[in-house]
Order: sequence, then structure tokens, then C-alpha cells
Amino acid sequence: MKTLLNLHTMEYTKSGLERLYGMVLLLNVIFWGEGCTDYNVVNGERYIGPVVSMVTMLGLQQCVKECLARPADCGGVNYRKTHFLCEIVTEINQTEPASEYVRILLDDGTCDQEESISCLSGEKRIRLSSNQMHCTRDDYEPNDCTAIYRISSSLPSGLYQIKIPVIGYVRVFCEMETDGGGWTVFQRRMDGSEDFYRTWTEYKNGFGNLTSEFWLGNDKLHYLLSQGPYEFRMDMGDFNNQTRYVKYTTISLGNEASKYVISLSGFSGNVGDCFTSAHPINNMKFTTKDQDNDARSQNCAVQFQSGWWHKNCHCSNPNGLYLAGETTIFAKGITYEPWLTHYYSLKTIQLMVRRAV
Ligand SMILES: [Ca+2]
Repeated sequence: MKTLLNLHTMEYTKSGLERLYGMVLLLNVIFWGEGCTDYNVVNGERYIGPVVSMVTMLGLQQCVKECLARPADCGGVNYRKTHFLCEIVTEINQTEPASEYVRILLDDGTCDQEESISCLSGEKRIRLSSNQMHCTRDDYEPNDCTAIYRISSSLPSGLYQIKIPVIGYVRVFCEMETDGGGWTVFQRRMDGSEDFYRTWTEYKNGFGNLTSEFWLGNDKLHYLLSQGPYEFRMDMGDFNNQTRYVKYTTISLGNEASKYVISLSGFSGNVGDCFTSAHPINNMKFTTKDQDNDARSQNCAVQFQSGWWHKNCHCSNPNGLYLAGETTIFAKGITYEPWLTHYYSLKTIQLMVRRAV
């Protein structure tokens, strides 16, 4: 009996020591991190980003390792505890409250480490800013917000990095809540902060701020849509908190040589169709104040102060002047004629595309 009791006590003590040792190890990892790299965990916040990569079903420690393996891209990580979701972000100058998240700031220390490190085939050897060497395998690159959504449907709306043909890496805003999520946003108006009366080159390359008002750019939109079948959605809001949307099952856009000729079909929505019936923009080229490709003798972009697929001239003017509500100025505002006529300039409008299966 005595021996058994002793054994029990021994067992208990041993497992207690092990637990204590385990905790010390854990504390080491949390406060001193891997090798020479230090990191801090802030609860209830996330970096706005852009998020350049996501990895699902990872522990927090592994999430930090994922960051260390991408030194060119990773400034810090957002870790969503409830979903075991690791978001790698490039920029860490802006944060937002997010209750399910912790954000992890990596603070690169400096230390010496041997440079000879052998990696498996298919892996790259990279040097971190802390001078550590790491092996990495990082071959998944989403080509739109739909691909990002498919990595994890719990990702929030916000900035992400995608890779598209010809252009390469592009920062985009992904809309992850509206109508099932997975939308790549290519235009937004919300407060009149951006000037949309711009030149051909500016519409070609894009302008504005992805988190507020912007035009993604006709080249980017063309190469994005060249990847496969896409659908299109436009959401609108007035100053009385009413909303409307239109949706088209297909959208395609030519290249610059074609003057970005547009094609839409398959209308649905809760307001009249502006783009394929009344005054269709279908098969129209893009027109700006310095390049007139419309069907009117004058330049519609000059006449209605926007860049758009004008015909003669438009039924909706998403890139018009931010005239904020009722106006006596005809059709120069952000108008949608079938809803609130050409004498009402909308409060918000957002145009986006999603890969159709
Ligand atoms: Ca003209």
C-alpha cells in the first residue's frame, strides 16, 4: 500500500513538473518567439492590411511561423481565434477593433545564425529581415476575391492581394458579406472625397483609395475578367437609407485596343434594368473627357462630367459628380434613372464582380 501511495505521489509530482515545464516553454515561445524573433499579441484588434495571404486551421504559433516564412509580404498577422484562421498582412499602420481577433506584431531582433540551411526540393531559402534563414513553400496565389472566399468563407470584407494575368499582384477590396460574398469591388462612391472627372490614362490605371472612393482601373478589370466567366453586381443607396441593386449573370470587358468594350447579360435586381434594356451600355466603348468613343456628336464624358461606357449618353452615371441627393442639374450626378431619375445623385454606389463557378 505504501509503495503504491508513493508511486501515486511520484506520478502526481512528475506530471505537475511536466505541466510547469510546459508552461515555461509556452511562455518562452510567447515572449521570445522563434529563434531571435520577438512578437507581441494584442487582443480584440486586427490590422486593416491589406491581407496578402490566408491560412486556415492553424494555431497561433504556426501563424507566426507563416509570417516568418514570407518576409517580403508579412509585416504582421491577424489571428482569428474562433476560426483558427491566420491572415498575413503587409501593412501594419492601421488597425481596427475585431472581437474575435488578436493581432500579432513581429518585432525582428538581430542575431547571428548560420547561413547554411538546407531546404527540401520545391522549397525556397529566404533571409528574414532579422537575418535568420528560413525554408518556405508558398505556391497558392488567389486570382480574385472569389478564390479568397473559397479559402475561408469567414474572412471579413477588406483589403487583399490577388495575382492576375499580365498585371501581376494587385491590391483589391473584397466584399465578403453582400449576396454570399466573394466579390472583387472595382468602383465605390460614398462621400464625394474623390474626383471622378478624370482622363483616359487615369481610368486605365485606376485612382482613389480602396477603403473609400476609387476606380480599380480598366486594365486591371480587363485582365481580372479575362480569367473566366464573371457575374456583375451594382449596389446603390440614397440619403433616406433606401437601397437597390442590379445584377447580371455575365460581364466581359475588352482590352485597351478595343477601348474596353463592355458586354453584360442576364439581368436581375429590385429596380429597373439600366444596362441591357432602355439605354444599353452593351457593346459600348469607354469614354473619358480626353477620349470620345460614344455614340453622340458631343463628348458624353465632358457633358456629364464622368468617365463611363457612354452611349447617347447614359441611363446611369456611377462616376458622375457627387451632388448629394436632389439636384436641379440634369444627369451629371451619380444617377440611376429608373429609380430616382436624373435629378437625384445617390449617396453610395458600389460595382463589383464575382467568378461564376
Ligand atoms: Ca461623341
